[in-house]
This record gives sequence, C-alpha cells and structure tokens, in this order.
Amino acid sequence: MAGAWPGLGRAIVRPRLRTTCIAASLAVFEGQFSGASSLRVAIVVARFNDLVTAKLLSGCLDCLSRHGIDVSPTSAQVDTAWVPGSFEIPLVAQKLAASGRYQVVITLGAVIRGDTPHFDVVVAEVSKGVAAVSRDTGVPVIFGVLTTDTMQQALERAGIKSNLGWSYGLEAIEMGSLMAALPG
Ligand code: INI
Repeated sequence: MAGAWPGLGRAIVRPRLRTTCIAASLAVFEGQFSGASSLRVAIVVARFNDLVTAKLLSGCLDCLSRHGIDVSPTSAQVDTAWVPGSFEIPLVAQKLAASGRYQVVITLGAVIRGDTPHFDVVVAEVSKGVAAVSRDTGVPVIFGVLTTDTMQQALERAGIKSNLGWSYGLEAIEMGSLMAALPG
C-alpha cells in the first residue's frame, strides 16, 4: 500500500522530527526527542493499585533517563508527587502545573473496573480533570491513567507485555518540546 500512497507514507514515517517552514504561510510544528536534557518534569502518581502504578513510574523514569533527563533522587529536573488514588490526580497536577516550575506534567494511575459504578466515577473525574488542568494552565499534562477491566490487563500494560509508562515519558518529552516550539 505504501506504493499507492507514496506521499502519505513519507508524511507518516519521518526519519526525524523537526520544525519546518515549508512556505511563507505554512509552518509545521513538531516536538523533538533530542535536547530534552533541560526539561523540567513533574510526575503525579496514584498509590491505588500501586502494583501497577509503581511499574508505570519505573518505565516512565527509564524513558526520561534514556533521553538525557536526570532522574536521580537528587534531581532538580524531575519531581514526583504521590496521591492516594486517581481521583486526587487532577488537584495535585493543577498545583504543580500552575507553579511555573515544570514544562510538562505526567499523571500515572490505574483504574480497574470492579462490581460497582465507582470505576466510572473515578475515570470520568480523572480524565476530565486532567484535560481541564492542561487547558487551564497551558502546561501539557500527559494522561497516563490506565483504565482496564482487569488487573491482568493493567499489568500487561505496565510491564508484562509492554510498559506504557515508557510511552508516557516519550509523550511528555514530545509535548514539552512542541510547546516550546510553538509561537506565542
Ligand atoms: N483509585 C484508583 O486509582 N484506581 C481504582 O481502581 C480505584 N477504585 O477502583 O476504587 C480508585 N479509587 C480511589 C479513588 O481514586 C480515591 O482515591 C478515593 O475515592 C478517595 O478520594
């Protein structure tokens, strides 16, 4: 199919990300994954289901570290705040985002469906809350809250098959870089 849509294929599979001015009136803005060594990152992580969230955190820190960010305990670049559960994530993310200290906030949680509607309440609040924090503060907030039917599904996404924490770290680097590249 790549032959049928050569232009589309080139647009999707790019050798590297860049900001390019194609014509006087058309700019393309994209985040970069290099040069992240000065990015300041806040991570908000829920203790609820910490069997899962601790794994997400470890995958996330591994990604940040491999992209040149100091994640050591004495790091001045990465701060981590633990909250009781995913429901509390937006409030703390809001405070950190509004502090002006961070270019990006990452939220990590795991909401696993039980026998009651509680799952839906927590998922609705954390998802809407995180989106609102991002819009209200102008600081990108990565939504790293797993929502699954079972613990098995959550664990598969936190290291058994892949670790989405790593992806959330990458998305944070991309968004931090993209926001810095945008005008205004
Ligand atoms: N918090 C989670 O992060 N994941 C869950 O699966 C969950 N469930 O299922 O109840 C959960 N509940 C706690 C909630 O986030 C708050 O911490 C609690 O209600 C106190 O406000």
